[in-house]
Amino acid sequence: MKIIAADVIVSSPDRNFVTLKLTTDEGITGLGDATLNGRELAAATYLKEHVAPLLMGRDPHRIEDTWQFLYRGAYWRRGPVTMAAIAAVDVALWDIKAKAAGMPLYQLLGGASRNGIRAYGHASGRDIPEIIDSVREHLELGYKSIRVQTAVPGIDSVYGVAAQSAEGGIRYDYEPAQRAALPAEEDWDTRAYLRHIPTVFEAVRNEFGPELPLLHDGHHRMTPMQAAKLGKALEPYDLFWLEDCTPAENQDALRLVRQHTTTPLAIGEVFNTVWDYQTLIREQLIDYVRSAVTHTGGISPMKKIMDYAAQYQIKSGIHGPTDISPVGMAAALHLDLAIHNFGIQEYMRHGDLTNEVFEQSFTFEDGYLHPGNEPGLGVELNEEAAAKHPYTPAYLPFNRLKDGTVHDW
Ligand code: CS2
Ligand code: MG
Repeated sequence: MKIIAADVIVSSPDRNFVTLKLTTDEGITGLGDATLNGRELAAATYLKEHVAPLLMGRDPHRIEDTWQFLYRGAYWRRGPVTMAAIAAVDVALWDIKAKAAGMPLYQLLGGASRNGIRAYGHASGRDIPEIIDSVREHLELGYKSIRVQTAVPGIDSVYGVAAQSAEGGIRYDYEPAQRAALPAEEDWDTRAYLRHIPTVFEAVRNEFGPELPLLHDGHHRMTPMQAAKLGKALEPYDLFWLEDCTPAENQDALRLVRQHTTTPLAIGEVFNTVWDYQTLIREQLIDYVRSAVTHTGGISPMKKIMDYAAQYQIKSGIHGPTDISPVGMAAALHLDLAIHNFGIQEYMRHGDLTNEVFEQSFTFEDGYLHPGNEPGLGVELNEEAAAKHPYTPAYLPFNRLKDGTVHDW
C-alpha cells in the first residue's frame, strides 16, 4: 500500500479544526487531528508545506518509521506546532492500519482492558447555587465525575465559567477561541481566587456527599507556594485531582507542591513529549498525565508516555476539551480503552455543527465513553459539510493583573 494524497482541511464548525486526510492507492483513507487552538494555520501550514510532500509514496503501515523520520528528520524537535502536525500523521496512519485490518483501532493497541471509559464533565457557575445546578445537570447527563470551576468575587472574567461566556447558558463551548482580530483581555487576582475556591468545594461536597469525584483546574496561575496552600486547603473535600496548579514549564515546582499536600496532581495539557514528564514521572510528582494525543505527537508516543507512567502508578487523564476535534477525541478513546493505567477521560461534548462535520461512532452512555467497533478510528469527515464552515481567525483570551501586568491565562 502507498500514500497517494495528503489533504489538510481547515474548517470552523463552531470552532476551528485542522484535519489531515491521507489517501492510499488501495482507496483506504485515514484521518488525523492537528488542531492547535488559536494557532491553527501554523499547524496546517507545517503539515501542508513541510510534511505532506514527504509522505507521498510511503507505505502507511510503517507507522513507527514514519514517526521517527518526521521527528528526527526535521532536526528541529518538539514544540506544539511540530508535534500537532506529527500527531495528525501518526493518528491517520493508525486509522489506515486498523481499517486495513478490519478492526477497531483499540484491538491493535492490545485490545480492551475495560468495558467503558469513565469521563468527567465541566460544571461551573457565577455563584454557588448556579454551580450546584450545573453539577446536577451534569449528573443527569450521566457524568459520574465532575470538574468544578467558579467565578471569583472581585474578578470580572474567570477561565472555565459557562455563564460568563458570550452565549451564556450552562451547556457551552466554554472558551471558544475569541473570533476577533485581537485576543480578549481578562483580569486575575490569585489571592481572591485562593480565598474563594475552598468555600465553593465545601458547598459542593455538602450538597452532593463524599462519593462524587470532583476535579478542579488551576490553569497554570499559581506559584508553587500558592498551589501548595490551595492543595492543602482542598484536602477536606477529597478532590480527584487539582490540575495545572503551576505553570507547566518548571517541573521542579511540582516537587514543592507535592511536599505540602496529598491532593492528587494532574498536569500536561501543554506538554508535547515524554521529555516534559521526565522528572515528574520518575520522581512521582504527579498522579495523572494530562497530555492530548493531538498535541503529543499521536497515539504512538502517547502510549509510550503511559507505559513509562505505569511503572510509577501514574494514570492517564487525557485532555479532551472541544478544541480537540472528534478525530483527536476518538484517538484518545481507543488508547483509554486499551491501556491498563487508564485514569479518567475529559469529555466536554462537541456542539451539533461539529458533529455534523465529523461523523462519529463513539458513544457516551451512563457516564462511560466507548470508541465503537467500526474498523479504524470510527470517525469520518463530511467534506461537503466542512466546506460550508471556512476558517475564522480566533484567539484564546489572555490575563492581566490589576496593575496591568500580563499573567498566565
Ligand atoms: C483546559 C483546556 O480542558 C482543559 O482542562 O485547560 O480547555 C484549555 O484551556 C484549552 O484546551 C486551550 O485551548
Ligand atoms: Mg486544563
